[in-house]
Amino acid sequence: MSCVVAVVGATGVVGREMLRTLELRRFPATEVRVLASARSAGSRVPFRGGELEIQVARAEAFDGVDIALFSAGAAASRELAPLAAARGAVVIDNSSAWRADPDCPLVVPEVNMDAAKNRPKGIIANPNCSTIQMVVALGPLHAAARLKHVVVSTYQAASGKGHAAMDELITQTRELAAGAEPTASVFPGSLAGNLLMDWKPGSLPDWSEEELKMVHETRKILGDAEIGVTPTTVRVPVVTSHSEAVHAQFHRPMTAAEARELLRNAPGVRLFDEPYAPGKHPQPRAATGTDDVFVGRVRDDLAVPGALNLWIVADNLRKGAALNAVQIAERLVG
Ligand code: 11C
Repeated sequence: MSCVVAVVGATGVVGREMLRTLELRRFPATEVRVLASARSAGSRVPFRGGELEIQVARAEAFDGVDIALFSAGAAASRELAPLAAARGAVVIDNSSAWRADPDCPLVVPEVNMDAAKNRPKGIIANPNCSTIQMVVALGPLHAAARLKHVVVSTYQAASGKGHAAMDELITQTRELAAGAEPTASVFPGSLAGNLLMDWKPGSLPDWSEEELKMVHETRKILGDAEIGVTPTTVRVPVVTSHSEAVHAQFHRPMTAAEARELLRNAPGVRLFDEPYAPGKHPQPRAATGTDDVFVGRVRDDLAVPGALNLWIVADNLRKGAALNAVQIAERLVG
């Protein structure tokens, strides 16, 4: 059976990861089209041992496409996703453009794949990376004891901001090591040797857009508008893989022992189950290039009975973006 896949934004860091993921997982595509802005047309990207030539992402490029994986930014998605859907493609969109739309399901396959069935606009939204890894870990705990309140601090890698940000972190690190003041054009200052809060302001005073995404997306994916989410999002000098310190309270008390039992068999989770010891915890360098959400440091809270603390790490480009989108596509064609 024919299955034509388009990757929109194929030159970006997530677009390339989508191609790698399709290839690695032997996605049954009979044709893969790589689309991007006119600026990149004619350039080539590697795929299945050869190269694919970038075509301009415009309406006609979606003729005959079954699945369109978008990672070209919210403005391009707003313009092009409805055009792709009107031509019969199912759009899986990695931008923030459609996530809050009640007619677009927001899907993490391990948690709420059923939601993808109801897609009146033909568009399925892929959540933000920091939300995806958190709900993969919290989903099974929510199903067992219903989450009441989540306090999360993130430690987000530079690659969440794209190629140029990764390069800038490496340059800044070299400058710092050479005793120079790091130069910044992508980040609002030095990320090397430093921490930054570099997201746009959100729609509420004093909150960043990234923080508010975590609030709204968590509620939508877990299907519970009453979950309290209190995020602080932080950019750290790590190239790839986001980490998160999570404090979770439930409607019925949950113990760390019960949570570990639930997480041991949870889809997409790799549980770090050893007792605490220095260095024996999920780390971004180990998570990078892997599919799993690493969960460790599962602890009973010391002050709030029945609450837990967890440390969650995942490759933000893979499970946080490309892999999640490809897993949705796999289930649609599977
Ligand atoms: C970051 N989480 O690390 C962002 C990148 O809404 O998909 C992804 C933004 C999004 O900066």
